[in-house]
Amino acid sequence: MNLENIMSDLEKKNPGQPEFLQAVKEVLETIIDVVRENPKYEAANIIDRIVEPDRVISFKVQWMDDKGKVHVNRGYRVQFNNAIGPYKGGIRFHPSVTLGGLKFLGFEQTFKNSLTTLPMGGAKGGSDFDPKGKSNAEIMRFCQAFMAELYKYVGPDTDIPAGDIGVGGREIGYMFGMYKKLVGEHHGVFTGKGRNWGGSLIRPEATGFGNVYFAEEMLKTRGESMKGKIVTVSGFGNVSWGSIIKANQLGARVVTISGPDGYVYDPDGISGDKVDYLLELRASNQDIVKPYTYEYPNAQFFEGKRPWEVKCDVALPCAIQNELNLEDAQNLVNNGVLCVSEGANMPCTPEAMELFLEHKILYGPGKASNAGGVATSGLEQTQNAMKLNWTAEEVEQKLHTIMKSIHEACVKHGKEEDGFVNYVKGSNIAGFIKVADAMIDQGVI
Ligand code: NDP
Ligand code: 2IT
Repeated sequence: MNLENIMSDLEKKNPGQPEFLQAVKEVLETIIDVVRENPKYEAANIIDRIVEPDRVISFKVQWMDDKGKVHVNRGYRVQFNNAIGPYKGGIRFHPSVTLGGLKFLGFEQTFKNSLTTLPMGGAKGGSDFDPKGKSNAEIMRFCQAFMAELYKYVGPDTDIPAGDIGVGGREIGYMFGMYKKLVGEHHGVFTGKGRNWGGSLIRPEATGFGNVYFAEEMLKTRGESMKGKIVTVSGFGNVSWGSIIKANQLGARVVTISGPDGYVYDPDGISGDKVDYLLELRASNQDIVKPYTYEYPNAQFFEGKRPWEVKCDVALPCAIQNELNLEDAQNLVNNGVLCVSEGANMPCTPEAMELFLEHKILYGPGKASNAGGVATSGLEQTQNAMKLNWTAEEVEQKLHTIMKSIHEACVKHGKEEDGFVNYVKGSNIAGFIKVADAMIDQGVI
């Protein structure tokens, strides 16, 4: 079993899909020893089987804008692996969406969902539709057109989509509404639903809350906590928002947020009314964080820059894949960062990740640290199946327990001889074993 040969075969099979190959390589590098030590995996050819999605659905989405112009976008659903439960994963609307990008996200989701302790398989979907600047009516028509095709492939025991970049509560509402109209059933086919129609309390906050809980667990291994820490955050979407709220609750000071065009540094800390103001900016469909500096003049906007040049104790990349490169990682290390916990999926490049591991930084990879979002989606599914609603306290307590068990699983499989916990290795091995064993149990099908 030679990793280079496996990767070169995969490159031939998946041309033009660099993010997918990046995600697969990271996982295979860390699980290869487990596969070598356990002949059952090789006998069942698990590696070749686990890197191939079960199914890729690709479809045309036609919709009309407010001026009557007709547009065509591509829609996808990658149903990656359902060995441990029905397919589960978000939907992304962003102009950068490609099939390769969604394959990377579906692959990651399979291992992430395995870590949550809940029975969920892995999937991802989306479209290259750009929601920016679109009216509410345009968003609704697009969501309906997208669902007019996707409804055939999803269901509460088949495949349960949720939100991701560009897809929040509003979009889930429009997609769910169309599904309900077409199928004639009101059930838990989506998660991230509105509170009055089957949604779980705490789901909007869950990814960010879970990310900060995971960071807190990592810090505890060094006798530290979030209290008093300076925190840098990237993005200001759903995950950044939840992370900022929880970091503040645990006594940290968050000093940055960012957008694709630059970052804001607020030395006084971003909390309370400032967070509410940011939500207003987002709701007004603005694509920049700069206006924050007009409202809070102590804050500064750094155009074209990323927040990783700011000195901090804890860094939370919460925007998009490969948003933190080697130079950024070097800046963080030079400035004495203690902990990096990924709210986004694969925000650190492989070189950045290597540098963090080399310097023994507490580094939480997304499939572990941001798993609180999908875990709480799992809790929403449970509530839907039981036809009852848990209180916010109940859901948050369950989320907290899940994040602690994910952390424990990472320590169990990732602790090295010198005591350093390699969370990349730990999360990949823990996620892999459960899925691979289930595939073996279920035979070659
Ligand atoms: P949102 O659409 O709510 O927010 C995305 C944020 O990232 C926006 O503030 C956006 O700015 C910003 N952004 C986009 N591209 C860049 C860039 N190149 N540089 C800097 N900022 C950028 O998405 P989510 O918060 O839901 O998702 C963020 C990340 O977290 C993604 O990687 C997603 O896969 C992951 N994730 C999400 C979960 C969830 O439950 N939602 C669960 C687990 C992971 P602007 O709006 O100005 O474009
Ligand atoms: O990347 C992710 O884990 C998500 N976008 C959430 C998926 C979900 O099904 O809640």
